[in-house]
Amino acid sequence: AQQPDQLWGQNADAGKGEKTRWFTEAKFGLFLHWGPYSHFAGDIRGKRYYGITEWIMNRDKTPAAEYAQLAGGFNPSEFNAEEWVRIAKASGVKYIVLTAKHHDGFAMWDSKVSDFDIVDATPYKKDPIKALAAACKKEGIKLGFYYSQFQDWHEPNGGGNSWDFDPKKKDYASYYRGKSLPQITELLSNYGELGIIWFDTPGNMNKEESAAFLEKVHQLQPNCLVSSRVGNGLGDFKDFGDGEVPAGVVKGAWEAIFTHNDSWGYSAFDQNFKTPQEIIRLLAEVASKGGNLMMNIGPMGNGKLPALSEKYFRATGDWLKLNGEAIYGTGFSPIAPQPWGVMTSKPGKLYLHVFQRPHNGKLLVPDFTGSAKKAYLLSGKKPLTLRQQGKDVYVDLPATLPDERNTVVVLEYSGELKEQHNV
Ligand code: H79
Repeated sequence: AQQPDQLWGQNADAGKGEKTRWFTEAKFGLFLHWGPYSHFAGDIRGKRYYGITEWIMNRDKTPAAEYAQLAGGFNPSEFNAEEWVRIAKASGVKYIVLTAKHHDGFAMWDSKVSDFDIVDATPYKKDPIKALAAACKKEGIKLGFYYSQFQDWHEPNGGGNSWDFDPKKKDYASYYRGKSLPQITELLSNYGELGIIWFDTPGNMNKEESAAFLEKVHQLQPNCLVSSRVGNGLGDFKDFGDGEVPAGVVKGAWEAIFTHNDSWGYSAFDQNFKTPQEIIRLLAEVASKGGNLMMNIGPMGNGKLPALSEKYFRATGDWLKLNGEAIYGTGFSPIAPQPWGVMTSKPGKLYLHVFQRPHNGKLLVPDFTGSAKKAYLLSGKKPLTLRQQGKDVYVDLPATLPDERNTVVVLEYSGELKEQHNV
């Protein structure tokens, strides 16, 4: 069902949406899950775990001390921040969110709060976050950090680890005070202007505790956005469930998060990567509902991106180079999805994302309360014949679609399109 009353991202600036504007216009982001689990790649202590490899410590119930020792094998010596950002740019993403600390408690920077970090606990000894922040700044890509604020399987008082540490004896408040809030402070103080702090799984946190994290971020960087998974209904934008798209249009600032294969962290056993067609169509569908798609890649332990992730993301970027006008800065579709595809909008323009050519070649746009002026293929601007009968608009498509994955037709109109989601 639709959730038209859901409004996110309006709380920070009294309904004007200025603070979230870059985010709602961005439409496409890159999520990166990278840590010691990338090195394990689904295989720890001789046992294999398929899927969700960033959870390997939890699934294996690896003792924290042993996991810390094994994490010492993580050495991303082939990591090149500029290369990652070049690939991100070529893929058409406008922001990157990197796991600074996932539930395993390992910090991907030189933290002064804990030695369980990439500089102090691995042979790599460098701070990849610093390099990534510099490369993003240079290339004009917004950078955000994922930070697991409640779960920390390395710490006796952190959430989630019940195999080493008795949950009944945990003092969560001392964990927030002693590690997670101070680490958030480090991230917001030492890496320049950040676009997002992406909290996840608030667990036992109460409203005041979630609010303390939100306020810490806003106090240190007032323009930095906070994900709704800070918990308790707070946050600057809304995230749906992992791999979830809302059923209909949702207003305000929001994101659908997906991973490229079936694991967030790198898996040596998973090559089930979404094709460019799947990514391009998902991006259009999410934009047609008013949101962003943040798609994840799990870089390898050596610091390289999986070859197929790079290839399929670059192909998506090639499509965006020709069709970006129909994605970036667009709003949701006032007209419901059709058998042939979905729509996105800008003032006076409706973008028809055609996934499936009707057999008679006539594209029907129903419920059209405006006055249709002209239609053309977005890429190449080839004019198309247009006919309007009352609220039905028909566009004659070419005999074959120039891009069978998603051919965008621009429909220019005057007047108003009323929101009509008669699904
Ligand atoms: O970072 C990614 C996930 O690791 C994180 N959110 C995205 C962005 C996430 N945290 N918690 N969850 C997802 C829910 C995970 C539940 C499960 Fe499991 C983990 C189901 C299977 C593995 C816990 C462990 C329940 C069964 C085994």
